[in-house]
Amino acid sequence: MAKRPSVIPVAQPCDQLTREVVDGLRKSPKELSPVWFYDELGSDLFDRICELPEYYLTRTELSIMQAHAADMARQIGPQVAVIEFGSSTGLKTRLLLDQLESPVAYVPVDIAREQLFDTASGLARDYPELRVMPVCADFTQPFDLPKQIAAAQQRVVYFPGSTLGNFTQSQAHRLLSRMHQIAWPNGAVLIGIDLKKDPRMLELAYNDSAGVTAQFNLNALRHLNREVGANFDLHGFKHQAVWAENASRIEMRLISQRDQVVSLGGARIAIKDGEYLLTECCHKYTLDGFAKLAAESQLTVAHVWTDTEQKFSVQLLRPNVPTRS
Ligand code: AVI
Repeated sequence: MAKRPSVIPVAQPCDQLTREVVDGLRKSPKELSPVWFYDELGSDLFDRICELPEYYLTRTELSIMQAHAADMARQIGPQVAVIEFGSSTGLKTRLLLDQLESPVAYVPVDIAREQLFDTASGLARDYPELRVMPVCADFTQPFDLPKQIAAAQQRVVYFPGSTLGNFTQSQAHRLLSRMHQIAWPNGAVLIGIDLKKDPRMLELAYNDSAGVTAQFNLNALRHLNREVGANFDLHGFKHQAVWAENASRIEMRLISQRDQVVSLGGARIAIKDGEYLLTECCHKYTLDGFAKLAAESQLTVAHVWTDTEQKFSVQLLRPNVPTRS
């Protein structure tokens, strides 16, 4: 199974969730959180996206791991605890674990309990020497590491999949700062980052010819109808992914096909013909741009591995001495 990004919020009271959705729909442009992609159907659709010919990200990152995991492991060093933000039964984590010298622990952190424990039991079975210690938490918020690894060992944060790209600059900065805290003083962060490239290739990756990304995008509305009692008409919206050069990101949009009014939680939201809901941002970085972002969180890029066409990168970051801010 592909890595599903773990951005589903901690269980919140339904009225709070509804309020957040209504607030997003009152913005201009209207926004929905990408957490709404990921119900059971959405997770299956995301797995299918990862296999699509146009969606080069997963395949390319995997090829980088296959070619360079041994070098990554050498640079990371022996006896580390790997803390993965999100969890996956995916090949990428296994490629890394296979190469690391005597890793002492694997700590997947994920709010999606079922997936977390599936991952943990699969890895515990296949890596009997490894202490597998799942943490059920939202990794975008502060969380406690198991006591056994919090103090003593060298800690490596693993965050593959270019999921960082789905966060705004300030959210990404906060997340990288949290990684810095975990890796400090002698650990590291190993992170997958998609790179800026020809917009045509980017737009194709998010507007696939089989229409799977369109189903994935529209599924957010189906999920909202079920969870917060909204009444979105799925036929009233069309998927479109657009490259926004000024923000260096792909914007996943749902474009209203007519003037319509949607009701949820007692609110009525008018949506004009042609108006769009922004459902996700997928930021793409240059190597320099990402190095700057990392530096703002006191992380220095120690090594970058890419494919030959420089489509995608896996980067090893080392923590600088923290400064007071
Ligand atoms: C999870 N994340 C890295 C994907 C991306 O490419 O930003 C989510 C996605 N959205 C549409 N296709 C894939």
